[in-house]
Amino acid sequence: MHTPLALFVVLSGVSGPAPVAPPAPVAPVPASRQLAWQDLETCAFVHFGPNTFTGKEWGKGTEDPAIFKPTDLDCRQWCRVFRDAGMKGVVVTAKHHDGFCLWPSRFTAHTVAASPWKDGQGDVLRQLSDACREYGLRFGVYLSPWDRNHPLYGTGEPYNEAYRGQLREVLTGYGPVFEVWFDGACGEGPNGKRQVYDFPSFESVVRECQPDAVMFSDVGPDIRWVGNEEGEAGETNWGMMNTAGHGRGNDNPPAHRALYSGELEGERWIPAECDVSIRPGWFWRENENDSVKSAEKLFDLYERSVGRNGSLLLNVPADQRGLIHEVDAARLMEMRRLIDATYGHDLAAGRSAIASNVRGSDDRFAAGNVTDGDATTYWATDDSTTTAAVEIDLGGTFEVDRVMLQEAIALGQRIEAFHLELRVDGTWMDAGQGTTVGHKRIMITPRVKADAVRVTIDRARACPTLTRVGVFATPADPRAAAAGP
Ligand code: FUL
Repeated sequence: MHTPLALFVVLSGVSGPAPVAPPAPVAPVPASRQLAWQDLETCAFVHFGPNTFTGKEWGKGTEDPAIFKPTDLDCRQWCRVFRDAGMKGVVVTAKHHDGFCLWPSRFTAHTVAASPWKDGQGDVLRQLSDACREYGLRFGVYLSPWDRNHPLYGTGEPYNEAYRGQLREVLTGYGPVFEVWFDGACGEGPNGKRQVYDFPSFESVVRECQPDAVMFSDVGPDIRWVGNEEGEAGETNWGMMNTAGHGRGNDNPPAHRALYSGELEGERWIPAECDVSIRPGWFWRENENDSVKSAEKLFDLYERSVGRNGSLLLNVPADQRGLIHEVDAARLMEMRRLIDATYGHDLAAGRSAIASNVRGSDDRFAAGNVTDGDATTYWATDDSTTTAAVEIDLGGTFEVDRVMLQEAIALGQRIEAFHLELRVDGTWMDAGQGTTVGHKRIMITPRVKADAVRVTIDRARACPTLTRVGVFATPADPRAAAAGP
C-alpha cells in the first residue's frame, strides 16, 4: 500500500508541476546591440574642431586648417572627467559640417594633417579611442555627411564613395565603435547641386565594419533622434516607431510627436536618444563659460531622458586648449553627486514583495525579482493577466519622492498604463500615474513618509514584466548634496 504514495512522491519530486514557459516576446524586440546601448544610459558628446577656434556653430568649410591649434589637447583628461561623472561612452565630431577631419583621412586634404597641431602628425581619434579604452568608456563617432569643404560634395556617387571611405577609416582604425551618429543635414556643393546621400550603402559599411555599433539618425535604424535638442523624451515613450514616410534632416516631415513619444503600433525597435548641450552652443566659446547648465538642470535632464526610457547624450565640448573646461567639469561632478545622492540608495533593494498574480505561481517569475538587484530576473504574470499589482514592504518608514520602474525589454515593451500608491500612516495614497515604462521610468511622487509602495499595471500589450521597482528620495538640500564634502 505504501508503494503508490512513495512512487508519487518520487515522481513529483522528479518532474514537479510542469514549469511554465517565460512570456513570449512581443514584437518588435531590441537587437543585442540596442540592449547594450540602452544600458549605457548616459554618454558624452564632444563637439570639437575648427569651430572651437572661430566661435562659429557651422563652419563654412573655407577655414584655414592652421586655426586648429589646441595647446594642450588631452583626451585622457576628457575621459577622466566623463568617467568620474558616471558616463559610459563618448561620441566625438570626427567630422562636422565644415568637413575638417580630426584624423588624417586619405579622402580629403582638410584634416589635422594640414594643421600645426603636433606638426600635422596628430590624430584626435587615436588619442581619444586609446583614452576611452584606458578609462573603460565606449568610443563613438559623429561623421557629418554634409561636408562644406569636400570638392566632390554635390556630385552624388563620387562623394558618397569618398564618404564611405572615411567611414571605413574611422570604423576600422580605432578599435570597437559603439555608436555612429548620422546627422541628416544636407546642402549644396560647389557645383550648386544638392548632394543625394546613399544612406543604405553607408549603413552597410557600418554593419560590415562594426556589427555591434548602433546607428543614430532621425529614423534609426538602431536609435532615433528624440525630436528636440533640449534633451527631453516624452513621458509616454515607446521604444518602437514606424519609419514609413519619415526622412532625415531637411527631409523629415514634422514627425516630432513620433520621435518624442515613439509609437505603440511601431513596427521597428528604435529607442530614443536625447541629445543636448551643457552650454548654449554645441561648440565651446569663452563667452559661454558663465552659461553652463547648473547641476540641478542636468539632474532634471537625466530624469527627463534616462528616466523616460531614453538615453542622455550630453554634449560637453572641448575648449581651445583641447580640454574639458573647469566649469563644465565641475558641473558634471555636481550632477553626479546629485544622481548618486538620490539613486545611490534604493530603499526597496532586497525588500520583500508580493504580487496579485505570478506567472504559473512559479518562483522564477516571483514578485521578489523586482527588488533582488538582478537585472536578468523579472516578475511576470500569466498570459491572460494584463492588469496586476506588485507591492513592496520597505521594512520601515522613509521619506520618498521617486519611484523607478524597469521592464524586461528583451521581451518587448509591454506596459501601456500604470499607477502608483504609497502607504502613509497605514493608508494607501495615490502617488501618480504613468503610461510607458520601457528600459527605465522614473516617477516623481509627492514627498511623503511611506513604508510600502504598490505598482498597479492597468493596461499592457501582453502580460507585463518588471525587472525592477526602486524607491528613492532626492536629498533634502540639493545644493549641499551637489557641492559634496
Ligand atoms: C545638428 C548639427 O547641425 C549641429 O551643429 C550639431 O552638431 C547637432 C548635434 O546636430 O544637426
